[in-house]
Amino acid sequence: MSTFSRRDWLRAGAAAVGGATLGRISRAAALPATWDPQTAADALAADSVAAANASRTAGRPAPPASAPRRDLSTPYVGDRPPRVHTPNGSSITGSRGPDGVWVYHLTAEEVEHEFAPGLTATCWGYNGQVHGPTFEAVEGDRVRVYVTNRLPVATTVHWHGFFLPSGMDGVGGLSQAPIPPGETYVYEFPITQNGTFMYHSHHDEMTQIALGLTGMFVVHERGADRFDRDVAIMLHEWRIEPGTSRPDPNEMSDFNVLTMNARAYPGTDPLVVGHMDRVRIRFGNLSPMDHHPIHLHGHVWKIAATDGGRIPDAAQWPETTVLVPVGSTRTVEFTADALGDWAMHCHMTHHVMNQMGHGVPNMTGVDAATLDRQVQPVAPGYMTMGEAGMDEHGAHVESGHMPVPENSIPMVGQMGPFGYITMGGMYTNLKVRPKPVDYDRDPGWYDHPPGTVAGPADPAQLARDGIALT
Ligand SMILES: [Cu+2]
Repeated sequence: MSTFSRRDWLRAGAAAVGGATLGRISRAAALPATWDPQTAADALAADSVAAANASRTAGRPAPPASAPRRDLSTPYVGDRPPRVHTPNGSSITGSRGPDGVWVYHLTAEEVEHEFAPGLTATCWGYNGQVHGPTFEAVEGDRVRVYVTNRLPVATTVHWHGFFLPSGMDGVGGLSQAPIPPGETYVYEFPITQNGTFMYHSHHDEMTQIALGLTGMFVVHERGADRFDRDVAIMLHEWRIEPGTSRPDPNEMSDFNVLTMNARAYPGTDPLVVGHMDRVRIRFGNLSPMDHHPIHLHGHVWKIAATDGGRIPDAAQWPETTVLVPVGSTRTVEFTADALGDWAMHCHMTHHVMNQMGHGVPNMTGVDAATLDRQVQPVAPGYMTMGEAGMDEHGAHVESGHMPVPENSIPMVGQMGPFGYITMGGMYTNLKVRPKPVDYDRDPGWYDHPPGTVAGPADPAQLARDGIALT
């Protein structure tokens, strides 16, 4: 989790004001606060690739100029703080090299990763984490990324969605030799776009993506930033047999660990925002096989961008669910105008469960008491689950009288303020609180105003409204 506060951010911005240096980046420094494609194309004209790419983004509408809060029009000197919040993750923001290029270092390696308390597996990640850190850069930067391979096999990194020289695109065998184990390769390209992109292995994709070699890549607009909270969430799915220690890359359809930033609920950190905050959430999906319709309660968002670029304002429409297809990003924007605790989750119901058992008989509607009594002499504690859904499962586990297999998590959730929360997997909570809020601290459960929580109907109400119970 980011330890930078807004104050750090402002200070770093102020420190940068004096120091535009010579070279490629100083041309970027001349960019005005309001994006103008022609100016950008001129500023980058010395680089033919960048110039060609800038012309491809021409005609895009300028970002709305309302309420600028943080000005990015002056480039940083030295290190720069992260601006995107990656729940359960972190950012990599680069350091400025002596030639003005922003330098990053990724190490691909095996990582012991905890999906939720009780479930850990040996995955492949970058810089000691799964998924890799969120890259942050600013439009007009030139980036140089060193990739060190500490895996037992060759790998590459593909920069998903970027306009770059073909030889920097990272497809093993096609555009470069795969990076052998122990070697370090270098990628370098100018960034002429802004928005939400990704990076991932593009060598033996079936294995390497299934084991976690993916990450988000955010390019900030040059100019004013209009968002109080800017969040990156990568969606993924895994097959991890209870009791085993490695995700199975051969799985084609039966995924049982569904994650946001490689965490399954109840392992996902909540999103904490202030009332009336402008919030942007950047979803990326590099799941092996499934698209994910992500749904937020209590709010309406607009789908503002894809990995192909920003959607013109007139073409954005309000939604409460955004479908994030495999190999895509979707950026949504909304105002957090409703206080409370709000669920945000994939709407595929098997994607909000953990380590489901499949191939089990359908016990819905069956009275299994007799069966349980017959089995218990040989299997003490045996309990048939699913006679009336999975609600009971989590509660049995929580109360301690139904253990789960070693290295596995219950199918659903955790104890909430009103009982057991019957959601797992690709699920998190958006917590909207009066400002000021501490963005990095879970504020606990929402304290509902009196009279605003559903509860038992009283007989007088029923009589008043003519409801007769038979
Ligand atoms: Cu899903």
